Amino acid sequence: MQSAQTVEARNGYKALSQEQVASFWENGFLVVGKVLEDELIDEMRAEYDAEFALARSGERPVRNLAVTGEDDHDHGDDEQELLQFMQISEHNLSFHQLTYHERLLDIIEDVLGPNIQLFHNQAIYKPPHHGGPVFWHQDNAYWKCLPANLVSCWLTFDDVDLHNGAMQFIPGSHLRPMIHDQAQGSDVLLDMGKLVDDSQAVVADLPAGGITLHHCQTLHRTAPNTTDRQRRALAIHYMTPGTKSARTNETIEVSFSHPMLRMRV
Ligand SMILES: O=C(O)CCC(=O)C(=O)O
Repeated sequence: MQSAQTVEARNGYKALSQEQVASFWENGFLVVGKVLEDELIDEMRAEYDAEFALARSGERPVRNLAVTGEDDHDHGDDEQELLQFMQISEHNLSFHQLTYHERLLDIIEDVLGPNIQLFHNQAIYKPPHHGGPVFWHQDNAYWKCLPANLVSCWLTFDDVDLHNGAMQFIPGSHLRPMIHDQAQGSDVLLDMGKLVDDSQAVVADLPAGGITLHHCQTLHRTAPNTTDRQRRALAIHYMTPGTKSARTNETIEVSFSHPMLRMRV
């Protein structure tokens, strides 16, 4: 098991420019662009496909969050799928290693600071033609963490645009937590759609291997995948040590599921 990296001082090195960091805090998100190397993208695609093949044969804990999905099995062709595989890094070594990817942690350090703990990660798969949407939400409406300063890195292993489920963000929405409605037909998904002005949305087109960052209060969504392309994505959610769950008022301790990914103290 890889342990947290204790890294020497960075000697002024920054992975993001000052303008990018300022833009992240002003808007609540940042479209960083391609970060992963081609060889790694190929490896991750192969591992992703293998994991979801295991999921389809019931050997992985994957659930279908799409509102039309009534169970985890036997989905007809016209039924939407939005497959969520929580903590894929605990099942697969390549995903485990990706959570420790130096460049990703350098980028996260620029916005979150030098001590970085994993909150969790999730692979979210939208198959061609019938990939279901994720409705407008702020992550912390699900998580209820304190302080609300978690940061997510969303990675795609396929080229993404509006039509196969690229991330969409509402600039500046991270400054105010909102009470969320339950999505119609789902006991999992939240939906702020009624209160969001879609014309404000910024669509984050990305090439395979690209990433966006978002704050845990930034309103975001992804559209259905109506294309003949896959949308294989992974979200890694980071926090600073000492973050509490507001549900229990207890600190989320360092553990197998919440390892320290980087420490400088
Ligand atoms: O991958 C998606 O479609 C949505 C991801 C998301 O909502 C998140 O990373 O917070």
